[in-house]
Amino acid sequence: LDKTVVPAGEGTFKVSNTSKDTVHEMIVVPAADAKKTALPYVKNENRVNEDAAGHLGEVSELDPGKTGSLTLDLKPGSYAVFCNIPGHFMNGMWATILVK
Ligand SMILES: [Cu+2]
Repeated sequence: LDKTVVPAGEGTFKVSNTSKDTVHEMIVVPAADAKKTALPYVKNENRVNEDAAGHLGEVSELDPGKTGSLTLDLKPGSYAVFCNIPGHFMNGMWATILVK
């Protein structure tokens, strides 16, 4: 993320997959605790349970080199931003953002 603190209200995530060979995506959920263990995980699928995590929106399955955007109206609080291609979250493809 190029910003980790943003003002409340409508904002747009501009997402680009800079990989040459791997599909990625970006999902936004509320995060009461900004730790990856705080998100519900489906072990046998090796991914976060998006619905249980409170999925707010996503740019899904971007092919390498592609871009996308997601506009959300966010209330003040912490949010987690992550990739939910199997294995990517646990490999560290997540970040937190503070809206205030
Ligand atoms: Cu990924």
